[in-house]
Amino acid sequence: MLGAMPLLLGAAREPATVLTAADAHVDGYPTVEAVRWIGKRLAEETGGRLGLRMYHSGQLGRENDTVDLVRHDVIDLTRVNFAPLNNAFPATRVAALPFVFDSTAHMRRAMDGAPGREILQRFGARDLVGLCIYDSGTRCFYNVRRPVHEPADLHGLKVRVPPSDIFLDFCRVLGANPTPLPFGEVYSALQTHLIDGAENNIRSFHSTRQFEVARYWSETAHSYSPEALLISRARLDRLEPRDRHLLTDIATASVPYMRQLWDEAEAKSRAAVIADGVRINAVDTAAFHAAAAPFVQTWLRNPEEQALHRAIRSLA
Ligand code: GTR
Repeated sequence: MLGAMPLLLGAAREPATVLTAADAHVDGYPTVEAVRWIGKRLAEETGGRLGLRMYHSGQLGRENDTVDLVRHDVIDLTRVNFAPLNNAFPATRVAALPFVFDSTAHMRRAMDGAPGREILQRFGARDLVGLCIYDSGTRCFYNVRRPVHEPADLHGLKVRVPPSDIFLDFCRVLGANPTPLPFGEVYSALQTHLIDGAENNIRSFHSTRQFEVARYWSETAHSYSPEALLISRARLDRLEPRDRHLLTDIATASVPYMRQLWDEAEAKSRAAVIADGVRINAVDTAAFHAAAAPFVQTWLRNPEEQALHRAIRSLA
């Protein structure tokens, strides 16, 4: 027995490094699965030396809080939407502004290209490293009261917005009463009539079950506000150089995987909410564009953001 000990010790593996990752979305949501995929690939490529544990469903806190936890090196990674990053990282605003992208293909082209690289690089200003950018579909308005065809139909509605001044301001410009609330509180706020509606992509509308309460979905598609996967600079620097490169490469490789999951999930969610009786209506797109155009100009406040906007538009 004793004789076997050294052998066993000799065979023992180096302790695995487990990266902790946070996501506000439920298990199975495309962002959650894409980050899990990164973990699986890391474990495969390092023979188990590196791994990842995913804390989904907001277990580690609200999106804003998880960004601070990452910045202060308490947790390793977080996947957050650009919207809650808008106030602290002006570059993210440009990609969250209304109608900045013409289509999913345009958004993907821009986020894969120079504009996306620039936005990722700008996270460095606050001790973060942007690893990759994921899809988040198109955000549309939905509410408990009526179909929204034109901005006037939003007048007087209390609409939940994410914690971002541009979302708050845009809702106000459209004539709604914006109410900032954390993502996890929107369902009960709809149920208790604290708010009349909100805006988000159809996958989130479905996965949060908000469609059970808000039965009118209006296809404004006003924002493609994408998702960012962030890690703390300090954490990345503590990894061995080979692991650092591996993680950044695998994160980049997870983008097409995520998009495939996204396309499937979005189509399923759309079908599910329609089958449940949610009323989907087309909108007067020109009227929404007309309201958004001057608004966008007021938010392109400095030459960097103006240049980023031009770069995105040049890829339309
Ligand atoms: C979703 C996004 C979430 C969260 C949410 C919100 O589209 O994926 O991370 O930001 O919107 O509106 O709070």
